[in-house]
Amino acid sequence: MRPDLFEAPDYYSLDDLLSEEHLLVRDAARQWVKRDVSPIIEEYAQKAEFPKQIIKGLAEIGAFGPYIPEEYGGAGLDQISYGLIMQEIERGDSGVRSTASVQSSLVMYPIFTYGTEEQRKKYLPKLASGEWMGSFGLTEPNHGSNPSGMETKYKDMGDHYLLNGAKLWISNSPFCDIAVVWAKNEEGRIHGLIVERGMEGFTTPETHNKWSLRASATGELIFDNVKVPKENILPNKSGLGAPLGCLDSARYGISWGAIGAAMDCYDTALRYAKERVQFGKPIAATQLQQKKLAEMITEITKAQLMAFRLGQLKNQGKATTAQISMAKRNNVEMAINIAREARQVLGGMGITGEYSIMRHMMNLESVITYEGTHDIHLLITGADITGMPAFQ
Ligand code: TGC
Ligand code: FAD
Repeated sequence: MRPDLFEAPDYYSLDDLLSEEHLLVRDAARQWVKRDVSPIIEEYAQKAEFPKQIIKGLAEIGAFGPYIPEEYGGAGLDQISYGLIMQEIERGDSGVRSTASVQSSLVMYPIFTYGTEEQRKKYLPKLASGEWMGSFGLTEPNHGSNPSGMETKYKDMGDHYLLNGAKLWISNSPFCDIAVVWAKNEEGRIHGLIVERGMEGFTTPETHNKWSLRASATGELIFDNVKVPKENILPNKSGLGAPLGCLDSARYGISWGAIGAAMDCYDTALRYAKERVQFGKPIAATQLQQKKLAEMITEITKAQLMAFRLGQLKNQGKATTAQISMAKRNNVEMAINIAREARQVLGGMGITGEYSIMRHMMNLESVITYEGTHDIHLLITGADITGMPAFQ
C-alpha cells in the first residue's frame, strides 16, 4: 500500500467549532492511524485477520470507553470527542472502528449503565486498557432485525443461571475475553449477562469467507448449558430497551465513523485526479470528474454538520433514537456512495490494494447492514414522524 498522505477536508471550517480538547484528541487519533494502522491494514485485510498488536494503541488514544469516567479507566471525554475518535479510526478501516465501537458502546456502556458497582470495578478498567476485549451478543441465526424474538434463554438454578442458545455475526467473538449476552428468562424478559471465556460450554467459532470487514474478527457465541454466576447479570435494566440503548451509542459513533471512510476516499480520489493525466491534461480538469469530486465534498460537509449537531444534542442528553438512526443511515449511505464514485475516479488502479478505496467500499457493505440495516433505520424515521410503526 502507498504512503498515507491523507489530508482531512474541512470545507465549512468545522474545526473552528471544536474545542482545544476536541482537536487534541482528534489529532492524536489521526496521527496514530497514520503511523500504526495505515501501513499494515491492507495486509491484514487481505489475509482476513484482526491486527491484535494495535489493541494497546487503541486504548492509548482513548478509543476504549472515551466517555466512560476516568475513575473506571475511561477517557472521561464528551460525545463529540468520541465521535471524532471513531471518525479517525474508520478513516483507517471500518473493521478497526468496529472493534472500538463494540468495546466502548456495546460492552463498557452496558456494564457502566446497567451494571453493579462491583461489575464496573471488575471489568471497566481492564476493558479500557485493552487487557480484556469484549463482544456483544444480540443477533441470532433466526433473529437479526427483529431481536425481540430471540431464542437464547437462561434458567434460574438457585445458585447460578443456566444459559443456552447461540448468537451469530458477533464482532470480536473469536478473541473476546468476555461477552455481554442478551437472553430471555423463564418469563420471556430480556436481560444482559456477562459471560467469560473459560466458562464450560461457551465457545466462539470464527466466521470465515467474508468479503467485507476482513480486518475484523467475526464469529458466533455458543452457549451449551453454560453456568453463569448470579453476580454476572446486569441488574439495572431489562427488556429490549436495554440492548437498544447500547445501540444508540454505537450507531452515534458509526455516524461519525462513516465520515472518516468517506473523507479517505474523497482525499485519495482528489489527489489521484490531480496527478493522473489523460488526453494531455489531469483528469481533475475534466467536468465529469469535477462533478464527482464536488458532489463528494458537498455530501461529506452535510454529513459533518449533521454529526456535529447530533454530538451537541448527545452532550446535552437530548439526542433521540430516531435522530441517531437518521444520522447513521444518511452518513453510511453517503460514505458507500462516495467510495463507489471514488473507486471509479481511480480507474483500474481503484480495484487494487495499493489504495484504500476498494477496502472501504467493501467494509461499508457491513456497516450499512449492522447496527440496524438501512431499511430498519428508514422505518425508525418513518415510525417517528408518522407515529405508525411499519416493522410488521
Ligand atoms: P420496540 O417496541 O420499538 O421497543 C421495545 C422496547 O424498547 C424500548 N426502546 C428503547 N429503549 C432505549 N433505547 C432505545 N433506543 C429504544 N428503542 C426502543 C421501547 O420503548 C420498548 O420499551 P417497552 O418498555 O415498551 O418494552 O421494539 P421492536 O421489537 O418493535 O423493534 C424495533 C426495532 C426494529 C427498531 C429494533 O428491534 C431494532 O433496532 N432492530 C435492529 C437490530 C439491530 O440494530 N441489531 C444490531 C445488533 S449489534 C451490531 O450490529 C453490532 S455491529 C458491530 C459494530 O458496532 O461495529
Ligand atoms: P435480516 O434481519 O434477516 O434482514 C434481511 C433483509 O430484510 C435486510 O435487507 C433488512 O433490511 C430487511 N428487513 C428486515 N426486516 C424488515 C422489515 N420489517 N421491513 C422491510 N425490510 C426488512 N450483531 C450483534 O449482535 N453483535 C455484533 O457484534 C455484530 N457484528 C456484526 C458484524 C458484521 C460484519 C455483520 C455483517 C453483522 C454483525 N451483527 C452483529 C449483526 C447485524 O446487526 C445484523 O446482520 C443486522 O441487524 C441484520 O440482521 P440480519 O443479518 O439477520 O438480516
